[in-house]
Amino acid sequence: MTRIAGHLLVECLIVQGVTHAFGVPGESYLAVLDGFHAHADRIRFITNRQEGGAAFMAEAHGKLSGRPGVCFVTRGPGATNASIGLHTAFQDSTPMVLFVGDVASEARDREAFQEVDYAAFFGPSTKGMAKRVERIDDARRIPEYVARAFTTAMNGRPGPVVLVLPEDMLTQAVDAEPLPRVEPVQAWSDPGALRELRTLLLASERPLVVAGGGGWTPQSAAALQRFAENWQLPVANAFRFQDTFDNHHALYAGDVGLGINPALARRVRESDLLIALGPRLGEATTGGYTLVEAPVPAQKLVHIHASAEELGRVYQPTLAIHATMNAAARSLEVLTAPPSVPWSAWAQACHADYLANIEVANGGITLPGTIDMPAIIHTLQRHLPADAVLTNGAGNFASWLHRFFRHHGLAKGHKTQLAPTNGAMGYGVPAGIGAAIVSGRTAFTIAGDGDFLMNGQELATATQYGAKSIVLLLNNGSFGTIRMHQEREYPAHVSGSGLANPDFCALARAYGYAAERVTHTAEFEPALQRALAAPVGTVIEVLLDVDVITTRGTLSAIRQAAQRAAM
Ligand SMILES: Cc1ncc(C[n+]2csc(CCOP(=O)(O)OP(=O)(O)O)c2C)c(N)n1
Repeated sequence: MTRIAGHLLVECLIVQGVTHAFGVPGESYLAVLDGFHAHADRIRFITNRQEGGAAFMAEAHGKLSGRPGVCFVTRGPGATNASIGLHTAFQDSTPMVLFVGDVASEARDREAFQEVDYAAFFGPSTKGMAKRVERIDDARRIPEYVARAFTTAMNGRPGPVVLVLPEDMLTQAVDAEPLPRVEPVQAWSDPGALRELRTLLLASERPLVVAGGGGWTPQSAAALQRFAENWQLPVANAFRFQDTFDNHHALYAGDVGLGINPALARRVRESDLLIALGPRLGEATTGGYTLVEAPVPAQKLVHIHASAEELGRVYQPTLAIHATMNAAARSLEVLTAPPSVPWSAWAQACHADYLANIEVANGGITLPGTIDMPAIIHTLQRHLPADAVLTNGAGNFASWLHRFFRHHGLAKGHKTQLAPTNGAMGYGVPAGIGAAIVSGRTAFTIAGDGDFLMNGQELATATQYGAKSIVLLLNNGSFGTIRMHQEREYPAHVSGSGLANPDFCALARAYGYAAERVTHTAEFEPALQRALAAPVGTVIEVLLDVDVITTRGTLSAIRQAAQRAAM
């Protein structure tokens, strides 16, 4: 069948199972937009308002589905706007494919209108923004390039791939056919390594599993749970992968990330065998490479990862296992456990530490003002359905959710946390809307006033497509996280971190959202109930005293401590 290349490209996406593509249109890829028009019954092009929002929605779709999220942008200005989503997909190990409409071949290398060198700009590198960057010059090879992009995005450590599409290539007549759907390849550990792991476990007294990273499925999470139960192993989740292991399980130990429970930090230090199952062992998951000492950890370390490049990259593990999560978890669940283990009390204590950290009465937090943030998160927990998707960007506001919210775990069937491990502000709003569009599940976003405005324009996208998200906007009139660091390093010198904000409720209504303003804790529950029942999305603005800056202490306490230290 002969048709233009832009149509063939869309057919290839349909074969790969893509149901939604996010993007901002550009004159550089009109032929692809025409392909979406031709196949509108099988694939939806979602028009975003800024490429940052589009790339975040695609990344969120990749996280939710485990298959590459797809984003389309135009050349220089569009591609550079989208780069934040690629960086997030790279650091979060999320499969994603970014298509960039490019200048026509005849104008290439003249620094034509909006021309950018994508290979130079996006990497590829092992700490870049893309696993692979390729340009399709021959329309007949579109099926090959698309199949390779999807394979690369999913295989090993998942991540983003960029495909560049010269404008003139997209209008060529072509009679090639799509290649079949590709599936990620499983990498299995060798049986010898598993025997060695068993020997290490049998010699251990205080083992701890840290689970997370990309590539998990409900099946692998269920296998992890059976492994933990067979061996009575305490399991912590890695930074912003808090839905990997069920937070309600008696073996759950909490999350290892920024704002870690100090009691869990002690447990990590005291453990004699750390099994890192899937996480990359990056800065946030290792307490800045000090909680777990780099490059040689104090305890025995078993690192299991889908990418050979990550094994031994920073840490010298006692045992490195190169395996994808499905394969690893399925091997571990059949590892024969002894009738009893010597660490039962240790495992129980790990879970008790976790519970003590989330029970408000025991948290020992005295908050200034009229808003009780732990109580608000507990209210949220009572009302949200178990499969609700929770999203956030970057800022201290997220720490309330991270500390007090309990995820039901991927083994129950759903990924419920979408949060950027690279600390990208502006992620939460589009991720929530993207999740609502592709899954129809309840999407709940927590945002700061600074974070919200980085992609608040995507509320227009939600309204355009009849998608509904609920946004809890914590308005403290400040880039509060930066203010906190300032008070620590330069006490009482507030510089560049203050914000004069718009009327967020009026802004939300202008976009077609409902709006609620909460000034006292008791107002939150009825506002949330109205938001859950409303046919459209809602922004619930909570006015928060800037002094309420962390879950463990106030801004004034941080300033006073810094001033005392300087004396
Ligand atoms: C895209 C991006 N720009 C800048 C930063 C640096 N940064 C981290 S947190 C933060 C402030 C967040 O402010 P807000 O959303 O109001 O939340 P708060 O810290 O007050 O809770 C900034 C500027 C970042 N992480 N990401």
